[in-house]
Amino acid sequence: MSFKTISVIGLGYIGLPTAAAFASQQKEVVGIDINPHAVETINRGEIHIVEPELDKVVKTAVESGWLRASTTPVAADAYLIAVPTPFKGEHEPDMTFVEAAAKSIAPVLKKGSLVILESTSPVGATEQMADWLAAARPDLTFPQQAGEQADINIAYCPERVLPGQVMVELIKNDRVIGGMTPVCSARASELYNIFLEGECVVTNSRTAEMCKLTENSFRDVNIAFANELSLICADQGINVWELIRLANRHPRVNILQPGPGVGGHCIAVDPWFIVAQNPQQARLIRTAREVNDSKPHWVMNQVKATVADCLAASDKRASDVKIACFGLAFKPNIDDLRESPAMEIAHSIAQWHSGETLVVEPNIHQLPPRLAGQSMLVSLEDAMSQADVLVMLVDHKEFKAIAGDNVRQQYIVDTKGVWR
Ligand code: SAJ
Repeated sequence: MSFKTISVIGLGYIGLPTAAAFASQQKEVVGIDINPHAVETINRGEIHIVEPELDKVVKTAVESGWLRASTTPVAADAYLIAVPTPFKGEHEPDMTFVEAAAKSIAPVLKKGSLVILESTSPVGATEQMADWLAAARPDLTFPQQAGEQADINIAYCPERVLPGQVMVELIKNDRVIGGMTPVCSARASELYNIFLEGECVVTNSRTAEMCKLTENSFRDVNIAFANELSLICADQGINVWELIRLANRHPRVNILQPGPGVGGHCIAVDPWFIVAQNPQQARLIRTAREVNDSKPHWVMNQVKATVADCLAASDKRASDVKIACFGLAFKPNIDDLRESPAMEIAHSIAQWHSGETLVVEPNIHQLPPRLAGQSMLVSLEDAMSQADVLVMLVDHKEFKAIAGDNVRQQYIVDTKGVWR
């Protein structure tokens, strides 16, 4: 059966682009979100999140009538659940939103529906979701009961798109398809093939769940290696950027870049899902998280030591020293400040420092409330001319455009190796 109507539950960074991608292939898509502001915005053909190209695709999809948003679930041939899975307590996955989403669509499921979970989830989450659905709809059969003959098909198909490149990666990346049965996988592949240029690679739901967690843990462990090297090199008086450049000349070495820590909503979260389920075995994955999470604190100590050096070499008082922080976003060339180690460090500096803290962030127009009042958003030129101590936190293209030789200050903490 081909899919005529598709419902996407959760219209955030993943759900909205996915809904728009189906709609642009002339499928009737209803996006569901509990946030009325998001729903109203989308129904006006606008977007409530920042992602290049997404505004155009959503506008066209809404204006052509293929996409609409609603706060109440509607019947569809396929449902995709793309709600957040944060962690709670001691880094345990919080499945509350997935549970609520599953229970909200249960009443409108019909024989032949396909339900896909896209949210990053611990191993076994898809089976758990299937149990919630089965408990709510005893009149239908599910794969855990009826296998290939089930009325409802269920699969886990993780999103893997890079924020900032979502509209390209959504279409081009290969897709891992983890059906609860081979029929579930076949139907999920058919669904994604509506817009996918990449390949659908089929497995079971548990492997697909673990695959998503593995990808982000792999990156986290590799960034932790680079961050650990940066600590060792600082201690040994070695330039870590040069070191990594040299080591990467080896044909089988490819070290990532150190930074102020790891931010964003995925890499700093997902590895904990593995640790929570396998605390004894996941020693390296846990340590990597700890290494990356402790980096902002280490940077803060570097800032304190650098300010102390600056004071020792001049007759200034601490309150006369101006510190400039370069970048607040969680990674270069985006405006997303959430879960950003740069924000954390800038905030700590502003709280600690008795003099002025200047902030340069070319991607925003005003400081977030947490920093406003404590520090001042200034232009790159003003920061370069006024500050005594420079703290490089994000390697935005505007900062990289300044050659290190043109930086007159000698008191610099450069977490991204831009000017050193
Ligand atoms: N970072 C470093 N050094 C590096 C690379 C990154 O410190 O060499 C830092 C960044 O500055 C940032 C953090 O890591 O603070 C994460 O950035 P990222 O670009 O590595 O990843 P995200 O969080 O934007 O997106 C990741 C991607 N996963 C992988 O690359 C394995 C993306 O494909 C996933 O879809 C996304 O997580 C997600 O939604 O899970």
